[in-house]
Amino acid sequence: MNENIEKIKQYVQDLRAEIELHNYRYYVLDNPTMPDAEYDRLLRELQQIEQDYPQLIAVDSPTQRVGAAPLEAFAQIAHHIPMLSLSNAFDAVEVTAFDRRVCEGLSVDSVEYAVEPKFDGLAVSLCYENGMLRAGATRGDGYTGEDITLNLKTIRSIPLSLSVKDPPPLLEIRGEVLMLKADFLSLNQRQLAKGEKEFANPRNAAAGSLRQLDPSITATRRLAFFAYGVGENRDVNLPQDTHSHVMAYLASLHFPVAKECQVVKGLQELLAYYQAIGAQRERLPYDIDGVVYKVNSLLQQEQLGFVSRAPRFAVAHKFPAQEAVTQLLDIDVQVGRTGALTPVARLKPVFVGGVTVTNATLHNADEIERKNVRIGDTVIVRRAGDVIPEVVSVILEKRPADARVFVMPSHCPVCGAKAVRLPEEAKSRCTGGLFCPAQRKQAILHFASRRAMDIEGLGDKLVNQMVDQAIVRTPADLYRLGVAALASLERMADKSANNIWRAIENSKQTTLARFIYALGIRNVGEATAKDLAAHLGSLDRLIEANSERLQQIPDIGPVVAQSIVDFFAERHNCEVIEQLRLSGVYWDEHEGKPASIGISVPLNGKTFVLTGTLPTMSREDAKEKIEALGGKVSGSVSKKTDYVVVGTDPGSKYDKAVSLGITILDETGLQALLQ
Ligand code: 5U1
Repeated sequence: MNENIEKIKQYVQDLRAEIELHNYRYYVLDNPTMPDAEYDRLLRELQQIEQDYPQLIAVDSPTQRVGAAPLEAFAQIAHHIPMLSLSNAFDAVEVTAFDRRVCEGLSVDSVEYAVEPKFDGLAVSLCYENGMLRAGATRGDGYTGEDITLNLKTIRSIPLSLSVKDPPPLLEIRGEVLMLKADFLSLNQRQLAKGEKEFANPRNAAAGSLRQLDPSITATRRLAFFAYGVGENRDVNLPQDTHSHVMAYLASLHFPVAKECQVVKGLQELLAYYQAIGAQRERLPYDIDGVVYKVNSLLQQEQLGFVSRAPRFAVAHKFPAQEAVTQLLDIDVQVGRTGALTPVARLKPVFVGGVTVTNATLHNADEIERKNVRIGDTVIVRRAGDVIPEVVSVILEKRPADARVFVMPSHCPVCGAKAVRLPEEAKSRCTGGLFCPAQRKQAILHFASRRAMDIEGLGDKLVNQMVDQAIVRTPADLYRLGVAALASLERMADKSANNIWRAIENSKQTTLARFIYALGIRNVGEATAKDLAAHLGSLDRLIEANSERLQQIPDIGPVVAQSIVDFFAERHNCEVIEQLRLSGVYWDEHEGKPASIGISVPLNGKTFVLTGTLPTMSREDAKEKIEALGGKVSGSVSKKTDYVVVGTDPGSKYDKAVSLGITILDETGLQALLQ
């Protein structure tokens, strides 16, 4: 019997090790090697054995991550080494001052720094005694935090025990708990489906999940953890020389460590790292609010010491805030190129994400209702990267008594035509078509835009005047304008009028793909326009194509095909096209014909990535030339990339290309290839 239980004990240990290894591969390395169903089977098997042999249950068993009973309240945990905060630097001047203070403090000219992203999550401490996770706490006030051990145990990337032969008597890991952007989106979808309140951002979602008294709720929330340092410890194996070695040691103990951690030297490299991470920010799987610079040498860290509650050896270089609180003054309705009506919040100006924002999109009427937005509310506005600012949520506690409900208009606010909302669409649309001045303005702006006919200098102020004064009704009218008509517009000097006239003239020579895109056919973006040009080779063939013929083109489905057929069925559209051709707009009809009819596509199947500024070619230019020869231009470097074209100030794409051994070209190399 004893022998039997020993065997089962060994089997249980192996099972646990296998499950935890899978957790590590899945949640830390992002490289699972076991199907989910197999993982579930192993976990169920372990649960069954532990149920049959309760004497074998161990605190570090993967079954113990979930299922703990709810707490009445969180207990307090003291941090024997305080969990300090970091000083902030908001611009390069403040970083320069930080670096100068460090250099002066150490009497050196230049310092080596460990640099890492600053996670927008919640700082926690994990205490391992003899290799077992005994306690986990929030940062609290830095000296005392809340005991959230049971909740932290539900996070699969946090080891429940250290898989080392001689575990240290004490090792306290510090880091940040956060929610990945993708998990945040699916959590909000689930909240919505359950009719529960959505979270405003991943940080709030992580905080709300971590501070649950019932760990079974935390367990459903998919949180992540990243280690960034060590607190109290008695660990003979802990590196004593540099922070980067400490991080490598933590990674070897299976703690998640950010892939973006690096070691750099001197001020310029700090600032370059800030730029590089800033450029990647939107693509990172988690929210960050800056980067952290730490003096890498632990001896130098000790020499520098602390000032009040922050270390002198580290600083957080913050990105401009992406969210801000302001007042929603009114809601206007904007009419888009295809007649879509978009409610837009007019805001009390607020500085967010590095710019002053006065308008933010509210998307559509359903969104306004879902977010419970009223005119007069205090709202949280978010501006991420180049994305249009949006109203994220309302601070209900600040709602004034006279806040007004917004009602989507039943008629177009610009032309007065009826607004309709099709059952399958989120937006209402103006039915005025090109008789609606708003749609006309947007259509002309789109026609003139850089990726379409590329009429430099023809912006919204000019187009507004042209349409309002009825000197331009369709894109074809642009080519009838003389310098005198242009010069008659408000704030238009002779020289500017001349420049615009020349830009309009120059735009006459174009490509078929640009022309198709410029027409503004619904559902036909730049890529589809290129496909149509490449496969059909002439505008007349496009005009004549029926839905079946169009659907023979890869990536063109019934909806896009129908939009194209509908567009050319409209007599007015064909008349405008005819007028454009008569005005002298032309393109090479041979250009873009498919390989099957004999045009050479020497770069067929080759993928290029462009990074940095090229000396003479614009990015658009390079892209167009590569695509004209059959190549593809992608936004990110992967093993499938064939060439990376590098200009000055390249981003991290260059480093990635080097590390993957991809052929690097400068502009001369690219030109040679194109020839
Ligand atoms: N990434 C990172 N965040 N963070 C926060 N590293 C880091 N280090 C910290 C803090 C408070 O403190 C140490 C420098 C002590």
